[in-house]
Amino acid sequence: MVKPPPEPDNKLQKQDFFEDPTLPLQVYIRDPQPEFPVHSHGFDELVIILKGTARHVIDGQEFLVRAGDVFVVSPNLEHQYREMHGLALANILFDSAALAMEQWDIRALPGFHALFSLEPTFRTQHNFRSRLQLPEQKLDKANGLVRELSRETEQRNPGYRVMARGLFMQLAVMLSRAYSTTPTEESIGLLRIGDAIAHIETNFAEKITLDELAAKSHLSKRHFTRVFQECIGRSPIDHLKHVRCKKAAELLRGTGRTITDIAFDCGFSDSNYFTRCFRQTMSATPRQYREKNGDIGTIQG
Ligand code: RM4
Ligand code: NI
Repeated sequence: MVKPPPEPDNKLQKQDFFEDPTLPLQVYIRDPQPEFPVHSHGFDELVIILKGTARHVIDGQEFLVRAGDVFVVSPNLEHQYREMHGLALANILFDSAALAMEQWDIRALPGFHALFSLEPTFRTQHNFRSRLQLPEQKLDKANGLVRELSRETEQRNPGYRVMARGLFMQLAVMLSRAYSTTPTEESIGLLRIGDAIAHIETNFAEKITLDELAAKSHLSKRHFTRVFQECIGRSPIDHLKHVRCKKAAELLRGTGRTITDIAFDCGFSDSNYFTRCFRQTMSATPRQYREKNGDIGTIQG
């Protein structure tokens, strides 16, 4: 077996920064942001600049950040703030896998993909011009949600985990919606790609072609496929299959519909092909999956 390369010393680890091991969320409000050495993280960091300005050095590039800027620092990217002038910010550390963000219907929002995966990927190429910039009123709203989230996670009164997740969800939706009203040319480009990604999430039950998705994104098929792969980690067609199988799994678990009906419900036109795709994605046939996980499915088929 090949050993993975050792972790760099300046990589912040989840267990050291998430104060509650039962919650995949952590808020730090830095007011002011003190000097902090160059570092990367083993988790995502959502940053909301609350006050002041600074130079943000990230992935070998430098951008000016100021109050109202919102961006995600993806895992393993090195970053640091320099020349801080009254800089205050909120860091919301989150573990998207543990939060099951893959299942949230926020994925139907183009701005979600733009903010959480496209902008980080295009940041350098776009020279940070596609970042989200909140107008004052929305910054106040976001700040309010962050403070509430921070209070819940500090006080840990019964119900705090649900409240914390709920507040983070609200914040994520609010910011994703706000992204759709950002005016730069670059962010419009990202929203178009986000629209193509969101189209899969909402229309998986229908026939979807690569031509159609590429047209939505205003990119050539080749370019769209490359961008998609980079942001989502799968090709568009593989992702479509993945989404369809995940939805099918939900129906297998929670309903008594027949496997053939579920295949059609989820956009498969042939149930043998469905079985093959499902086995690749879920490592079990639909029948095996239902037997193991179903609530009522085993009774009816
Ligand atoms: C630091 C700085 C970093 C962040 C840590 C958790 O003060 O803001 O970017 O990763 O906090
Ligand atoms: Ni950081």
